[in-house]
Amino acid sequence: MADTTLDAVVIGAGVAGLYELHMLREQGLDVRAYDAATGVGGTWYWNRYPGARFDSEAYIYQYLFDEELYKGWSWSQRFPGQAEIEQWLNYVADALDLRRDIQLSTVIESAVWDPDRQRWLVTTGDGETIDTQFLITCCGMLSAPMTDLFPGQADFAGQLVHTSRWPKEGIELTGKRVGVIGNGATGIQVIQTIADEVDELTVFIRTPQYALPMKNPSYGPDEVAAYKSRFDELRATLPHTFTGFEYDFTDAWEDLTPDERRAKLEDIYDNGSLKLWLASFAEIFSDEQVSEEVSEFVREKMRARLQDPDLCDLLIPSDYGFGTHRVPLETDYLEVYHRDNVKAVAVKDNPIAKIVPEGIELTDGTRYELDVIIMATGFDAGTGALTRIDIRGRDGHVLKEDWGRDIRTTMGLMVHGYPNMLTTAVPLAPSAALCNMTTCLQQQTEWISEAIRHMRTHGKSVIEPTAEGEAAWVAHHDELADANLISKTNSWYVGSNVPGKPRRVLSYVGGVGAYREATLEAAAAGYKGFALN
Ligand code: NA7
Repeated sequence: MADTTLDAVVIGAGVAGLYELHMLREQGLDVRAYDAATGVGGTWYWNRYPGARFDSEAYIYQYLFDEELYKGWSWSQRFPGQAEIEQWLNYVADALDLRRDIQLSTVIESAVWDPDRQRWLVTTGDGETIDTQFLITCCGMLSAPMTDLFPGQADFAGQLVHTSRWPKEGIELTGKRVGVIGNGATGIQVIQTIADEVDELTVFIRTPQYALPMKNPSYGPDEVAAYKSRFDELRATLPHTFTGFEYDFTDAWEDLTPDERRAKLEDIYDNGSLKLWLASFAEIFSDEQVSEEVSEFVREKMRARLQDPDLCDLLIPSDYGFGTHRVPLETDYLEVYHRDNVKAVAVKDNPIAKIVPEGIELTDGTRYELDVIIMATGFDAGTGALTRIDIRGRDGHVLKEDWGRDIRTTMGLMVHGYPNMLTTAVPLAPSAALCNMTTCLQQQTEWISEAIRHMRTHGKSVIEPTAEGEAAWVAHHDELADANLISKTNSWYVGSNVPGKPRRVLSYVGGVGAYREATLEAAAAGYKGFALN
């Protein structure tokens, strides 16, 4: 007999988990959300490193199911920082009265399908057992940090921290010699924020990034009223664009003259957002030549800012195309390297060999003495959050083993072999690559809620994707993914940052609107590709 019996367990109390909990409770399910954190917010709880902020516009990184909820919160900036975002998710939890059904500080250790009872037995880190019909994972795409990467980490005499485990009380950086490993979207935010606070900053760079300047105006009452007045328009458009943002690709590259292309790129660059990536020319993802021309446009902008040829060599990408992995927005990031207290160290050909008590040692023996090491080294994206839980489905399926061989899902909503496990933010659905995360998470959570409603009204108790249904989705996904230049560039987008991870473009690249249509069509056709019993 389990300690607790529920209709549904939601793992995670971030953007997806909060909304899923709300919807299932509204349906009358006995549901509870569990989260390892001490507060709600998911990614916006964990990522409290210096400089953490949105690079989706705040007014679109939003729930759109409730006008009052949307209009009850006012943003202070176009791209606000982590503290404000965490406060917003706390506002959501309170406004929807969710806290009474959220159990914090609770790690989910295992979930085992009982074939006789057709239910999941979930066990927490404290040994609590929960018997539940549905297991709904809202664990986030980027929540399993890559922390243990170098020999000797435990012996470091100073403080070593992964960005997503930044302590609430902060870390004293003033007067310190600080090393940052990693210059992805996270590393860039950290570097540009702490450069003038620390005594010495050493940045270890393996792969340079295309940098796009962010324009981040403050919002007063007029700006807030203006974006709130667009609620109906945003609700009507965001779910249907290619990326879940308010803008979309409009012009074909070949329809414009070189001057017109340049004018368009300049105009969009000036917007100071991810528009250059997500709404300039769709051909940057399919046509090597267009990719190269747009990449060169961005390189030119970077060269003009950096000037110093050595820095240009170190900091400007040359061997992959703009937008084929995550494009970061930055604020004076490149200019940081002009400071006397900042040094960039190339570690592509001379990798970090180990951490020693004094600091970081490269393969050639060069040592950098440090007081603090910040690992902005990313995540085991999409799969890591679930493979770190011992999930056992029917007939001997173990998720860690299944995904260790081949990462497959049905529309990112379920996995064959795991009945009644419904997933969000896992591979083969739109997510952080080419998607405004809240748009895609709303689609997925709403689909799950409707699937459960359908089952309850039709007297069904178990849902599972068929092997054929899953194979068809994987084939469709791969066809689009393999034609996309993203598939050729190493990054978490293809899992290449995790040793041994099977390579597959993790996010669905067919477009947020098209994905939504496909999932709704499957549901309308009586859950085509799924078996309901
Ligand atoms: P990313 O984008 O995965 O970046 C991780 C960074 O860490 C990247 O620069 C890596 O270089 C670097 N890294 C990882 N391992 C090493 C080693 N061993 N040596 C040197 N450098 C290393 O993670 P972020 O947290 O920045 O961003 C994740 C997402 O969060 C982002 O896409 C947004 O959606 C929000 P590499 O490129 O692998 O050479």
